[in-house]
Amino acid sequence: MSNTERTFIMIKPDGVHRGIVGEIIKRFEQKGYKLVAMKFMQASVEHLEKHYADLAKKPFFPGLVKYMASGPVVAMVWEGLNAVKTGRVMLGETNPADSKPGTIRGDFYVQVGRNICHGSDAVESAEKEIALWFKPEELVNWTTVQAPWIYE
Ligand code: IDP
Ligand code: MG
Repeated sequence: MSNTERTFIMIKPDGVHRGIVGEIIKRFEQKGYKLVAMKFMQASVEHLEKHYADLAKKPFFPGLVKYMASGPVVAMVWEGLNAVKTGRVMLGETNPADSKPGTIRGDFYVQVGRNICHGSDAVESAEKEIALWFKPEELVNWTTVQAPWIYE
């Protein structure tokens, strides 16, 4: 765990269509995480099959990839202390019924197949996902002036 831990957060096509891109970015900004990379794009089926390769055998996989490829996404890298685990807490649970109000999923969705936002589930998968979605030179190396007020 370090201040430079990174997580991959992606606003899914439903999050873009429903106009909550700014809201999701705001939550990570106000928490104190640092934006390291961001890309607005429409991902290909092939790319999404790689991203969700671990789920390839699930019955919902074809529908998941179709939904994810159906419109634009906002792919982002956020950095900071415990970014992966805390990012997941901010996101909420996979099961909508378990997602508490105050979390992104708890506040904005009701059905698992339209759940607005992705977040890496472990440091290792975060690193893999960041490498899949971004070239090394797309990760911006900068220091926020807020750093001494976020970290002791
Ligand atoms: P996560 O996004 O909370 O990490 P995963 O189990 O990794 O959840 O599943 C990836 C994505 O697959 C979910 O975010 C959701 O969009 C979709 N998904 C998961 N379970 C189901 C399901 O039972 N039906 C339809 N889609 C699902
Ligand atoms: Mg997952």
